[in-house]
Amino acid sequence: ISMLEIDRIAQNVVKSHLETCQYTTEELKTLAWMLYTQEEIRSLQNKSCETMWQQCSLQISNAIQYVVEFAKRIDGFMELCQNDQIILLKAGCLEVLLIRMIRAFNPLNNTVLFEGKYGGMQIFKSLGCDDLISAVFELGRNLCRLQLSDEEIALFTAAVLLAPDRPWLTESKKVQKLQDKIYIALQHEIQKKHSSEDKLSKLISKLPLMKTICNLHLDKLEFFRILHPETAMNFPPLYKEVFNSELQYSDPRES
Ligand code: 4D8
Repeated sequence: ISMLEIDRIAQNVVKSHLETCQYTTEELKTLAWMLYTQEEIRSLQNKSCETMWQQCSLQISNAIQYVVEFAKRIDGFMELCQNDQIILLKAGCLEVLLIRMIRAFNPLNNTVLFEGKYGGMQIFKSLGCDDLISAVFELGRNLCRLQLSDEEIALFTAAVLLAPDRPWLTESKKVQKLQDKIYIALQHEIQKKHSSEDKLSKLISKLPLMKTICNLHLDKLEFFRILHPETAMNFPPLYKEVFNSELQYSDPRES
């Protein structure tokens, strides 16, 4: 494998990332001054659990659309069979969102961008998912400490998406080959910046916490569905599609 090919891959992935971020890093820096007021925080906290879940699922659904577009623009992704494309997106898109979150996370005051303004963990109180939210903010703080550039974020999210060990992949060898090249490109990018030698291993060491968060989110969603089935039915279609626990098999004997 040539350095030329690694460079070409890096360029494609970084371009795809930059084209599919709602906000530029500059825009996010400006927005960081827009904080929720005490009054707005109280009003978010006083929302019903159902309303807040609805709002969060809408935000996540919007963000997922961009991740899908990101995936489609990565060379090689569209050449995978459709089955594998869906598996990779379903399994990886929340992890990608959590990494993308650091662009919209301010570690100085522990706030995140939500519906146009920055707010701390307390704005999510009415969800009733304090453990999930704490874990998300902990990850935000941890990842921010690594001071990732957009190039590094692009390559790391691509590597997370193209994970060959997702269950039920049919062409995992093909995915492995793509991921290997992306990791080489990422290592190369890290070296270019003369940053700490073990930045890549530090990044990889955050994967278990990300997996924990994904599982916690699925648990919370399952529980919410039982308590408020009619609200959950009206979640955005893309959110439901990505996080519906089972692949839906229709049994022809039943029709
Ligand atoms: O670029 O699309 O504008 C988080 C959501 C980020 C969840 C979004 C969120 C993001 C997860 C809203 C609720 C990460 C950006 C904005 C909305 C990812 C929490 C905060 C995108 C990056 C920051 C900025 C709550 C955007 C974790 C999840 C809980 C549920 C009950 C569903």
